[in-house]
Amino acid sequence: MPSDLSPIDKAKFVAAKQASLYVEDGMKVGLGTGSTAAWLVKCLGERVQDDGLKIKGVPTSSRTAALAREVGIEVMSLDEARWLDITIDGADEYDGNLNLIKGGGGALLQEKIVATASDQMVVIADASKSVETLGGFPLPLEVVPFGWQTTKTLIEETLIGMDVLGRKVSLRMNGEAPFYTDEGNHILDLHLNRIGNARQLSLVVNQIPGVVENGLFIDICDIVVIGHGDGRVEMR
Ligand code: ABF
Repeated sequence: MPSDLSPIDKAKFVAAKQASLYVEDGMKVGLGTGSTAAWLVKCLGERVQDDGLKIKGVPTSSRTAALAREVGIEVMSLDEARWLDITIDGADEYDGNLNLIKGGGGALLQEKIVATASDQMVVIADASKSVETLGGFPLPLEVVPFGWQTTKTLIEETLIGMDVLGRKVSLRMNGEAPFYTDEGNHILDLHLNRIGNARQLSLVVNQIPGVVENGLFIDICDIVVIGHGDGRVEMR
């Protein structure tokens, strides 16, 4: 374990280290985005360099692709892989049913595609990501740039109609400019406070014209590997 890690970084590291052990020779591995997933990529890179682990990585974002190459992991596209043995990725929230909010890193669309095209999806997270009910973290939606302000209004009207608490919808910014995803889309963040029925909300928001995908991962995650600041790891 790297020295002088803060408790939160130690939690992320130990979760990533544990999950990296699930990866076996010959696997095609979906590589997540975010700081916890970055630890995973580094742990796998060490096994590639030190133990001769033979894997092919499918990154869920351009920044993960760059890190994977940097640590010596052979990178391939999802279409070259066709299907994956395992995807290991972070999350912003997970609940007792292992449903997730993801997308804080702005890569939810590729993350959801890669996770769904995998035999197994493993989430790595520090214990602070555990929630009773999803929604405290703003729910990211990927929307096309065309007519995004109208899409924003449609979303607000839909949330009011569904009586979903919070209702504030904001355009994610990158400094002074709107944030763009790898696909050139915008991210709208839904500040809902609490999502009573995540499955229903996930289905409804994706019907709104202009919405490409949302950050609710329902029935996709198989295992959550939880890291604690004291170095403990638990699985759920
Ligand atoms: C990515 O990493 C995103 O889906 C998720 O929002 C984010 C979590 O970041 P971190 O691991 O840095 O908390 O998986």
